[in-house]
Amino acid sequence: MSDTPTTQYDAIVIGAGFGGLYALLRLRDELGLSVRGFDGAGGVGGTWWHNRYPGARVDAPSAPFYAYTFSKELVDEWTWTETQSTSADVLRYLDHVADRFDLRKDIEFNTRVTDARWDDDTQRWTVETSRGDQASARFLICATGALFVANKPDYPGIDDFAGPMYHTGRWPHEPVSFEGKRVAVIGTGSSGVQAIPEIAKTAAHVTVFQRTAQYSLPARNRPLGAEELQGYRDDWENLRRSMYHRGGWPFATTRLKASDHTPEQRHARYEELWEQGGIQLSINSYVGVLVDEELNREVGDFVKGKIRQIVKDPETARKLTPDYLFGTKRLILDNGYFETYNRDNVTLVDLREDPIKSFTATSVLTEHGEHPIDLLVLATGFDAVSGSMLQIDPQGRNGVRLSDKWNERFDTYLGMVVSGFPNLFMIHGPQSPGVLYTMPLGGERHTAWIEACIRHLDEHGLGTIDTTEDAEAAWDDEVNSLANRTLYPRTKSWYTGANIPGKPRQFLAHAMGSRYFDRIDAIAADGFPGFVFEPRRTADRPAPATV
Ligand code: NA7
Repeated sequence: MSDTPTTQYDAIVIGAGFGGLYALLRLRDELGLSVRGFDGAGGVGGTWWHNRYPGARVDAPSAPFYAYTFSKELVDEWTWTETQSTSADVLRYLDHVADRFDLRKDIEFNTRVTDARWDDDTQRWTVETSRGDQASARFLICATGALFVANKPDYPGIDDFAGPMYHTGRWPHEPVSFEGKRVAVIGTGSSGVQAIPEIAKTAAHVTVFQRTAQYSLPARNRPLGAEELQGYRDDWENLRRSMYHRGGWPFATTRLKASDHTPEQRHARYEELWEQGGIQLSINSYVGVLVDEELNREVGDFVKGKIRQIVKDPETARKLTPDYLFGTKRLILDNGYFETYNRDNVTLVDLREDPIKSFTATSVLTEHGEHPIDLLVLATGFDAVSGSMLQIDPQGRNGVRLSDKWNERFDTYLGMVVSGFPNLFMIHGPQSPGVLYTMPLGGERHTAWIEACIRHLDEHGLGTIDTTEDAEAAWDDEVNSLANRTLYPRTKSWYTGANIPGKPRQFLAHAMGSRYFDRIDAIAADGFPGFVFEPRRTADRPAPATV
């Protein structure tokens, strides 16, 4: 750490996305702490600040539920216009939130936290920023984002490509024109599947390089009418309660078992839910789609049949047909993805049959050919969930770095704390529900827990909260046993770390969102079993920050 003077706060919040903004608000306005936020971006938004590629939308039927729930006034005053919000809509919303709750004045934008170090003597974290400044605080809240560190493939010669190259997760803020261009898109996860139909509308040609064929369901995005939105507002308290108990969304899930229906009835039901669109086929067909392999294969076969129906060229349809268990990679919602392959200006390259060998200044070279291009889009995803924490790589007790601790496994307790890293809280950390839950609501619930924890410390004259390796091991068992009841771990995906070469393989999320939040609330109510506390060594809070 440098000799630069250190500004003192009660809490530092890293990240100004949904999670970080809410943590800043609560800790400042409810607990009365002096709080400083930092974000490397030029404004609020977190993931949404960076993911502004064409077609970027929330990958769920979002409006008005992919939003904060804590303020009924906010619900009443914000008008969502489509059922599946665009990235731009979400950003506008978060800008409004930042203004309405006067959050900007406490955030340093364009400022990355580059290092963070715990000091046992002072019971404080000191962080260093990309501007060379230092700040110190009792509490370090890491709302660093589950989908933040872009994964760039290391194909030979990729940097020799002379044309523009954009990663969907780091999209430029200036408009990108595809007009008349030959575009290569590598990657067919949510980002690629959302971007490809949009790019194809104006590009001269789009060549899609696909490593894994994906299941994608029609989003059936539509305008959200004023009356429908008002209906949600009028019923808000009920809906909010349902969100708490139904995996983060207020939608009822089915209680029907596959055995309740004949194969013909089941097929008719799949058709109906496909027409409804969104995640209906997954959550509302029959109980246990992600648990019961036979049922899963039946639903998967139904979607494969749809792909064959939509895509006119049988060879392209074959390449687009997934070969893994339905929904065990992130389920994608699209707006005309498979239909796009019926256009004359779109070609699919299956990388399993024709792998990329290298790049030249003007083309992609695959085993079987050369693909001249003017522009390259990398829709290759993220070092998800753990990557953003490891980029900061905080140093805890005895100088141990998080990267040492997480060398082989991403151990946490409750997905929020890591032993040896006192007073550090993660929002959406590994082994919390994170991306398997509604992220804004999950952030609210994590923050409520952190708030309760800080109150507990202050009420009992405690200076630190830490956990133990035993508690982490028990948590690991709990998270794994839940995951192993599902089909998720059977598939290589970013949920299991398999998308990043060399990353430890581990199911990174707690598979039962609502149950998870009930569990952590009970732990707080029970006086925080599994945690260890130390008395506060400094009598008073530091003087309020001067900047
Ligand atoms: P994803 O879902 O991780 O998708 C990345 C895609 O890129 C996926 O098709 C990958 O294939 C492919 N990929 C990754 N690395 C390579 C290399 N080296 N070569 C070829 N293809 C590659 O990321 P997204 O940004 O689409 O979505 C992330 C989440 O954001 C999404 O789930 C939503 O929650 C929002 P693979 O399947 O690994 O074989």
